[in-house]
Amino acid sequence: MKLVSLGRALGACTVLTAALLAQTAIAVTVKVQVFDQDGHALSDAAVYAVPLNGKLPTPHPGEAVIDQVKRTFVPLVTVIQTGTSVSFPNKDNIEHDVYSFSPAKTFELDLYSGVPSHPVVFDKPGLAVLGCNIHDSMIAYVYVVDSPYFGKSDQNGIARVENLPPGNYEFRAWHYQMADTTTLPSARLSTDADADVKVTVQTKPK
Ligand SMILES: [Cu+2]
Repeated sequence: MKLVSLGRALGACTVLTAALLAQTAIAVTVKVQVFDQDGHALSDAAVYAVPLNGKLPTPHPGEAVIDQVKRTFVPLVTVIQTGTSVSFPNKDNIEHDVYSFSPAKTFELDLYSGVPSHPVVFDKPGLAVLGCNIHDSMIAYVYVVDSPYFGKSDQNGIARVENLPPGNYEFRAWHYQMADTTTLPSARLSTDADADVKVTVQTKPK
């Protein structure tokens, strides 16, 4: 009896492993490198991929955290999928009052210490600029995208967009220092294997 159930368990395990392997095998990672007009790598750029056939998988929005540390939002830029819940733990020993007036998400967390009882759900795509009513220098950006395929560029300007099914995509980039956000710079790519793409962003004159 024991042997039989062990055999069944192993069988189920093998099927699961095979399914996982199959998924891994068909998923593609695209490294998108973001530059400014002078060819310098740009960190903190939001990058996302839009399938050209318009078909996005059923969303499974997750959770994100934006801390307040030494009167600074950490991180400065957060990229999330529409529907994601964001919590705003205050790690300082003074109170903060976090708000956004942006149309993509308007909210205010009245003066608080510690962790607010409810996260904020970002339910529309677009940019939300966050501030603190007490400390004017505090600023953060939440960039919300419908696509589950997104990333944020690191110090080398590289954003990894992972778990892409092979197909045709437009990769778009947004940066908080962009001069004009009416049309995002983009690159198209048809891929069935890991690939690299470059995108140039026009930043505001410094
Ligand atoms: Cu504050």
